Amino acid sequence: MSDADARTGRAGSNTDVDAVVVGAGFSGLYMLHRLRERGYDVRVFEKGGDVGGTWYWNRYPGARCDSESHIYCYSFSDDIREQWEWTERYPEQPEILEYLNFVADELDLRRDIEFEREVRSATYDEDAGTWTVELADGEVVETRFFITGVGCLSEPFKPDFDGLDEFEGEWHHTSRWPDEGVDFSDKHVGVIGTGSTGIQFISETGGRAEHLTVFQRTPNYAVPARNRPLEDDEYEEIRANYDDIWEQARDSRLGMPFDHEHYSAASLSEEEIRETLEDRWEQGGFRFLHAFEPGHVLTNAEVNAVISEFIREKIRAKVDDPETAEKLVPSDHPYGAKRPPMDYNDYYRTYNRDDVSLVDVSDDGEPIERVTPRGIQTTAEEYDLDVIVFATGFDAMTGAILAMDIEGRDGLTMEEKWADGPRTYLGLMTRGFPNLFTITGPQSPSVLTNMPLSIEQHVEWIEDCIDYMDEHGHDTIEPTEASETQWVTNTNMLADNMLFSEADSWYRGDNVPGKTAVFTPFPGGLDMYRDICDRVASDDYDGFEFSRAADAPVAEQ
Ligand code: NA7
Repeated sequence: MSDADARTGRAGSNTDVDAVVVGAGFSGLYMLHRLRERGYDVRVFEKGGDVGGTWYWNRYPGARCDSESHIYCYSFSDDIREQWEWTERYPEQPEILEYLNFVADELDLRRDIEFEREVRSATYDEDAGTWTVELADGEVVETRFFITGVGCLSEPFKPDFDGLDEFEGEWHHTSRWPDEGVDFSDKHVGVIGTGSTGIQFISETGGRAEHLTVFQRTPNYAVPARNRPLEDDEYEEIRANYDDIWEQARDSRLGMPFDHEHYSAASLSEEEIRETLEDRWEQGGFRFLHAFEPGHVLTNAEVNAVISEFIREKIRAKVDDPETAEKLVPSDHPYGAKRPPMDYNDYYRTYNRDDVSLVDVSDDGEPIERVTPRGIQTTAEEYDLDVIVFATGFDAMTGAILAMDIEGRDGLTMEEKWADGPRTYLGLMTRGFPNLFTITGPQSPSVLTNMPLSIEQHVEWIEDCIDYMDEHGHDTIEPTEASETQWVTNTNMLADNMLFSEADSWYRGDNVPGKTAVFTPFPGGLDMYRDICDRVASDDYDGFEFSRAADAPVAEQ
């Protein structure tokens, strides 16, 4: 019997543990900490060889987080924030990994985490109200709660080009980068993809390879990040104001504590808009998106058009060759309709180098036909390459959840349930899969916000919910059909009123052939979302139903 069983009077659980958590990134580490603090038995299974989640895998050259470092971390522990100091405005992958290792050690989390252990399947037992989790090595674990902390951008997507098996060079996906690194010095390197990852990789690698060829299907709006070292006095000020910083972040749409000069740009002249943008361009990063309330930027097409054109002009001004510049200027989608990337290293000027070239592989250019033993064959030319880098992104939001075979009530699989797009209530649970919580799951704000803050909000909500269940003698929880349908409808409606539908993006699963295109994150903002979740909880988990499992053990008196 775990401490929690004893505390609540719930009879010794008929399971091996109270909770199985999948993943040891930001989500899994914090979930483990919170549940363990409340006396629950938890086992965390992590596919990787150490803690870090996305940041364990995503170790390509130039990998860096676009959220500012002082807010890309946990807010819950004064102790941790007192001891840790970030070195740069935006954290680089090795430093984030070091931070998560530090947290894991500080909180003594490793003793409950099992590395290199992949969860293969999870099957719900209706009578017992429990989950049977099977690992890739065959071990079976019975648990009451099954909690996924598998990340939104962790299941790599690689296009299925013919001929890759015969390629005589080496190839890598950016999110499965070899530990020992890759030596580019005398190599002809080809990179496919110009999303956030490709842009970081290209700026970092341009000039380090014999030649770098970029295969671009869609140009993007990269805004300068303005990265720099953090000075000591600056950090002291951050520490002194941390409580206010977090409060402001929690109260914002993006989970970032940045003020906007004007709430809406609608009443400003074009010149006033441009002045504000100029100032924000200098500030850099997401502060540019915050020039106006980001929701307005993504609902007002006219304002968005001014912002998009402003960035296009900036791009043109940086690229020497006008033909190359035009290829780099996005015109097929409004700014922000795809995840806006950041420019850390003068990305656009990289194309002014003689050892970097750009190939337009869009339908209007020369699409990639296949990989050959020597390189990449487009409809126009064969490019000789020693290394191919796939910066082609992820099967986002649902990919890592569906990579596990999850079977709920009556043999319904998650894959079947989400065949036409995910169906959840609050992005936290899905009907037919009781006691399965998804941290930053589809239809929660997740990737549209500063992730650690969204993760903390989810973890704390789940912890309170489990505690409530035990206080009230409930074995299982799941959403009602009506609340789930309402949530899916609301999420879609909010997205339909924004400019997201004007881009093919991973937000909607457009990047993965065969995936149903539906806008997946909740676009109403973290502030609104938090209020909804708090109200649901304080209304005795309105929209959820609880039940007692048929075979549940009888509580000890
Ligand atoms: P993204 O943003 O999904 O970018 C993937 C890139 O790969 C993008 O430029 C794609 O072009 C390109 N791509 C994908 N498939 C192909 C094929 N078949 N041919 C040519 N080009 C292709 O992934 P990232 O890893 O950059 O970023 C993901 C998120 O991680 C990022 O937004 C941050 O939140 C962190 P497309 O635009 O689809 O035409």
